[in-house]
Amino acid sequence: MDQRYPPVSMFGVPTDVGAGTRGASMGPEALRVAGLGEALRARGVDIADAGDVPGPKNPWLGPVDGYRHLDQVVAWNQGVFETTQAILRDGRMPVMLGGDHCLAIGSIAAVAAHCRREGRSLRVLWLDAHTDFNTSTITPSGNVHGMPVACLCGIGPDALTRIGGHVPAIVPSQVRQLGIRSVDQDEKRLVKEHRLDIYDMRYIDEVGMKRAMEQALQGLDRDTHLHVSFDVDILDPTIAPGTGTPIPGGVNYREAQLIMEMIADSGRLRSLDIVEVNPALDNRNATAELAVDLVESLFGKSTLMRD
Ligand code: EXY
Ligand code: MN
Ligand code: MN
Ligand code: MN
Repeated sequence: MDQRYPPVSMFGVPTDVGAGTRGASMGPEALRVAGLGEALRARGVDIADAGDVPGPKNPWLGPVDGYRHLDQVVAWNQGVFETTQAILRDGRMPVMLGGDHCLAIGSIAAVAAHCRREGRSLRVLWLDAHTDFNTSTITPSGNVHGMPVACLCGIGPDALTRIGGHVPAIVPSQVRQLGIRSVDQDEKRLVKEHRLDIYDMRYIDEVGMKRAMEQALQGLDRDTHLHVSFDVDILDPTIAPGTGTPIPGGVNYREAQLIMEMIADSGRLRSLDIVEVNPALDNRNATAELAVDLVESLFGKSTLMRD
């Protein structure tokens, strides 16, 4: 087995309660069908599939007080928190197969609690077209998948900000966001106010992906736990059409590989979310297959020549 990575437990979270388009609930199976487990096993990673977290069905209702499906979002995130915490306690690396991006509240709250217990520093690398920093008063949609970073930073309803027991679960200075190209007007004000460290597509165009990633990964030390939250809508929709909120002008195939290779080279990856794969919108599972290809690089595939 590959000693560079701790043993991995992947688990599915088959829900789209936080999204405005149905279908991300089928993401976990799409990633399994695309061969995620087999691909990592073939790379020598000790990987187990812990199955799916249970949770309520999607009632498909409108927003209430600025949130759609808040009760259901809370229930799913509690399940994600407990599963992630159990995996970390077993000394394994949690890999969450979403599901929509609201589920990162539970996974990252668990990771943050784990790091706090172990006295390790935490860095969150948020790969996304969106900053996901909305609140109930400024959201244009009420969809909680547009709010997880704010909730994790303590801005949101108690039922979500308190999931990990410590409020806030993380602070903005622990977060780096990469690939951003769609931020709502009031959300822009809020991310500036909270000084989020954002590497948007304009910046990547100007300085190049290598330099942007070097900066995003700066300051990691031997004890840093790196959590990667991989929203597949960071990718350009021409290569990843299977997602609910596609935004033109995303990262291309080679840029995406470089992101993953540079994370692999850091040697610090300790937890991962793969979210927003929507098979109902996909072209023959191409987006899940691309995600698997990229996750292989995240686990060192393309860096073999550097060994
Ligand atoms: N900013 C928009 C909203 O809050 O409705 C779109 C959010 C999409 C979130 C996707 C998962 O990254
Ligand atoms: Mn640990
Ligand atoms: Mn997102
Ligand atoms: Mn997104």
